[in-house]
Amino acid sequence: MSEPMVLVSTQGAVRTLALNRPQALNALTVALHGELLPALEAAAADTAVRVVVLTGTGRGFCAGQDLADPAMVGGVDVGAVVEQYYRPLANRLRSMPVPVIAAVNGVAAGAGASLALCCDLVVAARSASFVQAFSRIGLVPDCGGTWLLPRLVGRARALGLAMTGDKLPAEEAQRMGLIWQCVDDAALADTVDALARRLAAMPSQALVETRRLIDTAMPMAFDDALVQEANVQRKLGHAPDFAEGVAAFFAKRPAVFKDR
Ligand code: T3D
Repeated sequence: MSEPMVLVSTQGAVRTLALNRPQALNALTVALHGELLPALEAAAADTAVRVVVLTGTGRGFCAGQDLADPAMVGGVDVGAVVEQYYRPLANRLRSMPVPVIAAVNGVAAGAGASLALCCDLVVAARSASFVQAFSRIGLVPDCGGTWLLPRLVGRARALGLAMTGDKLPAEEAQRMGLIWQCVDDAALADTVDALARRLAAMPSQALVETRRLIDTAMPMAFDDALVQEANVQRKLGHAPDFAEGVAAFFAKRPAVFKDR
């Protein structure tokens, strides 16, 4: 039998979901999506679960969309992919009935970075990094990135990160308020474990209502931003620059973009 793409474990009231495609830095395929959303649904439905931890196996947290999955990249309607897979996933994370912690063990890129930022508290290992990889392949931030980034770090930094696609080390991410905490690699598991146990002992409804109130106090609804992102990805997914970006990535050469 093949390995599960999401490793699910439970310790007391803490449910941990570990993305499990380490050979591709846990990039998201149709198959991985097919396990991740149900795993979140199951955690949401299980009243014994009081905190969810999202993490990755191997040296990466999540490299975003798997650029080699033919069902999701290359001649497909990228807007439809975003609507079908990323919108429900992001909405599920943002509306979990319990707090969600991202334990970012390594690089979080593209939608992988957005996934981490969709979580309520992000704790990252010092060697981890955050990459808004979308612009490198001719796309825009999705999975909630356009809504989350400016709220977390302000417009100037959001644009700087999203336009350059530069790798942001975890320490810097904490300094600029993108994430809650950066800890030594060796301390990540214990720090997340202690935080998860602490949150699990707290009043879940109050924590979740706090999230809801903070989110709704902002002008644009999260789901409206997801729809807007899908519409733009639909357009960009058909543009030659996206195909060029993906081809260049696998050829390990600089991309030559020509659209305007
Ligand atoms: O349908 C749609 O497209 C819509 C949805 C879009 C949402 C998105 O997420 S778009 C953004 C997609 N993600 C990326 O563009 C990130 C691509 N990856 C990278 O830029 C780099 O891999 C990282 C910065 C994440 C890490 O760099 P590094 O040097 O630590 O690792 P590496 O050597 O580049 O990658 C290691 C392996 O993972 C490598 O495979 P190999 O050569 O060892 O066989 C690489 O090809 C593979 N890998 C990394 N990211 C992806 C991937 N394979 C498929 N898809 C990936 N996203």
